Amino acid sequence: MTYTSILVEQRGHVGLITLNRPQALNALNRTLLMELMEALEAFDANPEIGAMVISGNEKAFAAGADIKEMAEASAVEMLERDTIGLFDRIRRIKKPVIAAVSGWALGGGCELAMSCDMIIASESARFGQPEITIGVIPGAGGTQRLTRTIGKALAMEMVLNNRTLTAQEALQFGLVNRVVPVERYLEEALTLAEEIASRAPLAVRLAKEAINAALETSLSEGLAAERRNFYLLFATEDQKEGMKAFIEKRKPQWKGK
Ligand code: DAK
Repeated sequence: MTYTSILVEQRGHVGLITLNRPQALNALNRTLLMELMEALEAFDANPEIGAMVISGNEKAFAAGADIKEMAEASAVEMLERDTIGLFDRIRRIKKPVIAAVSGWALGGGCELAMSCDMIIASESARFGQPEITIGVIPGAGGTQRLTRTIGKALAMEMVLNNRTLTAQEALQFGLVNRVVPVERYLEEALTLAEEIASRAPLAVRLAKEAINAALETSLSEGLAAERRNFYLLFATEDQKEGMKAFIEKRKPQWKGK
């Protein structure tokens, strides 16, 4: 598959996708989003890969949806383009996806980072939902994911008044996992992804699914989903191997079965 707006490479057991429209601060046009989703789905189906990293460049993770592409669109055209349907494909990815964010993560760029499972930020990362400044509101989960993560008060300020968060603020409010110097943010994300990729694959997959259930269901349903996944893992060879290796005081050999 030849891509025009992203770079794709395999680093060990990690699939690395780099958004690559630097001239437009990685603005998310339809081609880029389509390529990103295809690359994620290909890595998800590749047994050699255990986790993925999405990155941009030092200056911009992504400065939002491509304003030039949608400026003249009608409501019906926006509906027919179904950008949100494209965006939503990331929710069906089963392996962990880590966003490595430096510079701008605005609008759809912030929404993309929040759609990932974890965020590693460089000290220069800036998070914002500036849609109000161009006469619209977030359309790919900004009002929902942001509010659930950082709370109503700050989400209101960000969405209604274009308040941006520094990397340190994003850490303080629980939006990102950690903040590291610009020179190290990608390496840090790749190391975290490689560590997760070295763990029992089915347990990782079912753990991600259970955590996401916490955000999408009631507590009882979430607890039931967790328990189902817990019991299900006793049907795997990796559970037998993991517990046997502990008792035998050796490192487990995972098979993903
Ligand atoms: N779209 C298109 N081009 C962009 C862009 C964007 N979002 N952001 C930057 N660029 C382009 C600039 O136009 C400029 O191109 P040239 O003029 O050189 O051709 C180039 O990138 C460099 O940008 P600047 O010259 O502006 O760079 P500065 O360092 O001066 O400023 C900035 C950086 C990030 C503060 C500024 O570029 C900026 O404010 N950018 C726009 C940020 C923004 O408003 N983002 C939100 C976009 S709305 C949907 C779901 C989601 C969404 C939409 C639909 N569906 C469900 C259908 C999401 C909406 C959004 O994200």
